Amino acid sequence: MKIPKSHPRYTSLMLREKLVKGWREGIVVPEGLIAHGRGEAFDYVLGETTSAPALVAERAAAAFLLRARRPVISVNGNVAALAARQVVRFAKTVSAGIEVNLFHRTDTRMRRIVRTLRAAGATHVLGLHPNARIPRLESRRALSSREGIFGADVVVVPLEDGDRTEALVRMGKTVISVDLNPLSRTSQRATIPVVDELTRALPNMERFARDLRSDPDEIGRLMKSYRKSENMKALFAFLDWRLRGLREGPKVVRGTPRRPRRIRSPGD
Ligand code: PTJ
Repeated sequence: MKIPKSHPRYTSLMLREKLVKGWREGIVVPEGLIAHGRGEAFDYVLGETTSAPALVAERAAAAFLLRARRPVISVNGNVAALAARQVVRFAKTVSAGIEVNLFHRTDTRMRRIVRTLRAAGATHVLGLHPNARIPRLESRRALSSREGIFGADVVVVPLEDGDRTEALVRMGKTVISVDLNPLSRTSQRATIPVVDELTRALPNMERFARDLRSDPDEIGRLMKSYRKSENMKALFAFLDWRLRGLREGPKVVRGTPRRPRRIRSPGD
């Protein structure tokens, strides 16, 4: 469907179109469409912008990735459909490997997603020939590559389920999640949870990585100073502020109605 650029919900509708196209092409599973709807609901509450605490997490994530010995970005169906080019650019910037890892794993989907990433510019994509299993994980997500996720020290897991995040943390890895739901087990368990929309988070992290590349002192400082608990507290304070703004409506100051900062309300 052609969506006019002037549509107030253009960005959101385009993401949906990408996912539906991905589903038609056999890249996205129907469950992926449901997962996206859940993400959208949280994004409404967040105001469909990157919050200040998310920026802090994204900058810390960039620092950890730049310092990693073997960083890897994990890609599933939704991620490939929404952000294949962004993943490839980001991976190049932080010298990370890319591995396809699917919850609903089939050989055909694996091949299609690898093809999508190659078409987006990736030269080497892992995942088709797993040679290891993530311990204590029953699902097919356990299948992994020694030269990729299994042997990595830092792993980026966008739109992940909590089980694998937990299992990767148990293996001693630094796990960077990207998940709009701050209550998900993934966000709760990850070492650095990035609570932001994927297609905003990836270019933000890439920009931070480019800026930080030439500043090893700042990388070290960020790695030392990042505190997950403080960052999540700040995120929940931001959510609280958003909800209070929605509950109280526009403020009136000295008899003059003050134009409120634009806060999107449900149904906008
Ligand atoms: O391609 P597969 O087979 O590996 O399956 C992928 C899905 C996404 C279906 C699978 O990983 C899954 O079921 O994920 P969950 O457990 O539903 O978790 C997805 C999380 O991502 C949810 O907490 C959503 O809020 C969040 N989410 C959805 N869309 C976005 C998002 N977070 C950031 N950006 C998004 N665009």
